[in-house]
Amino acid sequence: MSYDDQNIFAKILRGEIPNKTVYEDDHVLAFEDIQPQAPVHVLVIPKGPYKSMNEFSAEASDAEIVAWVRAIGKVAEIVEAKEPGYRLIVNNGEDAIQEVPHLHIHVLGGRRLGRMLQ
Ligand code: D5M
Repeated sequence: MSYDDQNIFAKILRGEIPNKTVYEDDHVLAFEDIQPQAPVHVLVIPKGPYKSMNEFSAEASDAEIVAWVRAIGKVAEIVEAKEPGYRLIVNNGEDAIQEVPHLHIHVLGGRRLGRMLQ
């Protein structure tokens, strides 16, 4: 499926919209979520034009995939500096109510999180 380069994260990646960057490298940007659901709420996105996990897992290079996973680990370390433990969430596609059509993983922490699996 085609990538919409007018989505909000594409605009962030082009520098058209400001963000609070937590981590960045050649392949990945991590920034604070604008509507935090926990004391620490960071989104980790690949810089490439991947709408969802489907495209990313099929089309991204090994280097992009490794960079994304390692960046999630680095952000998790930052989150855990505050409180032990964190939650990772990917809302993927329509039924998961993915709002922004650019792959992103939520890293949530900074407090004890309730049980969640719906
Ligand atoms: O989550 C999309 C997430 O993106 C949601 O938690 C709000 C966040 N968001 C939306 N716009 C911005 C900007 N401009 N900066 C930072 N965070 C933003 P989803 O999993 O697609 O439902």
